[in-house]
Amino acid sequence: MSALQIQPLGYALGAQVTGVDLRRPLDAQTRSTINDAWLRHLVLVFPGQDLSTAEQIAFSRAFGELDDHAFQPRYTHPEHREILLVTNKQIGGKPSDTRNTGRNWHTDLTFTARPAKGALLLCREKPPVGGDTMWANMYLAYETLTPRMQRFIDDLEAIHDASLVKGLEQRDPEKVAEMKRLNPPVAHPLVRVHPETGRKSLLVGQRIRGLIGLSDAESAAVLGFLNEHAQSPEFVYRHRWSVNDLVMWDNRCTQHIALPDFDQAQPRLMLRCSLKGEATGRILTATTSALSDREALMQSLAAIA
Ligand SMILES: O=C(O)CCC(=O)C(=O)O
Ligand SMILES: [Fe+2]
Repeated sequence: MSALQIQPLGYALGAQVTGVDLRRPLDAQTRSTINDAWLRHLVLVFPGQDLSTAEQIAFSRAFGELDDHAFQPRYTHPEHREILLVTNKQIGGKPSDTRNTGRNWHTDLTFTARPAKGALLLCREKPPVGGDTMWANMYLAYETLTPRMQRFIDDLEAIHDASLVKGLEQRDPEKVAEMKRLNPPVAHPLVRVHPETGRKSLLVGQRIRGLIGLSDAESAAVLGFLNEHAQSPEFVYRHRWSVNDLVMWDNRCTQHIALPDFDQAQPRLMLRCSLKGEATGRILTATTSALSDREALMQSLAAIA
C-alpha cells in the first residue's frame, strides 16, 4: 500500500505530495494517482526530493516526451539538453542568461508553435528570503467571465512574440538574436481546450503582441482587461521554495511568474524539465496563407518591425 498523500495548498490551485520517493521508478498506480492529482490541482509540490539530474529526467519522462530546449539555444545543462538551467549563478565566468527568466506572467513556450504540456522545476539553491514563484489558474480565469464575454473571445487568436520576454535587453545580444530568429511570431487560440480534462482556459500573459482581427487599440483594451482579470489574487498560488522542492505544473491551464524579490548576490539555482506539448500554434510569416483576416495580421506584423 502506498503512503502517498495529497494535501491542497491553495483554494484555486496547488497541492503538496508526500510519501513518495521520486528517485525510484514509478509504478503504474502511483503514476496514475499523481497524474490525477496534477489534473485536479494543476501545480504539485513534492518537498524533500534530492534528485540527481538523471533521476529528475527519469521522473519527468513518466509524464511525457521531454523538450530539448532547442528554441532557447545554449541555456541548457552542458550534458543534458532536457534540463534548462534557471539560475543567477555565473556560467563559464559570464552572467547567466537565465538569471531573469520568467519575470512577467507567462505560459511556457507560447512563443513557439508547441507550448509546453507542463514543466518540472527542482530547487537546488535558493536565497534565504524571496525568489518565490506564483502560478494562476486559467480555468478559473475563463470560467469567471460572463457568458457574453466568453462568446466574444472564444474564437479569437493572439499573437505571441519571443521579443516580449521580459529582460531580454540584459542578456547576451547574440543569444537573444538567435532566440528571436528561431521564434517568429506565432498565433495561438486565446481560449484553449485542455486535451485531458476538456475544460476551457484562458491563454493570456505579457508576451502577446495583439489579437488577430482587432485594431491595435481594441487589442490593447481587451488584453489589458483579460490580463488584469487573469492575475486576480484569488486565482493564484504563491510558492515559497525550499531546497529540493520539485514543482510540477500543468502548463495547459496555468500561467506563472518568477519574482525578483531577492538579493541577487545570493545564488538561486533551479533545474527545469519541460514536457512537449501539442502543436496549437500557427507560425506567422509574410507568406502564411489562408489567413482569416489578412489585413489585421499585416497591421500587427508591421507593429513588430
Ligand atoms: O525561476 C522560477 O521560479 C521559474 C522560472 C520560469 O518561468 C520557468 O522556469 O518556467
Ligand atoms: Fe516559465
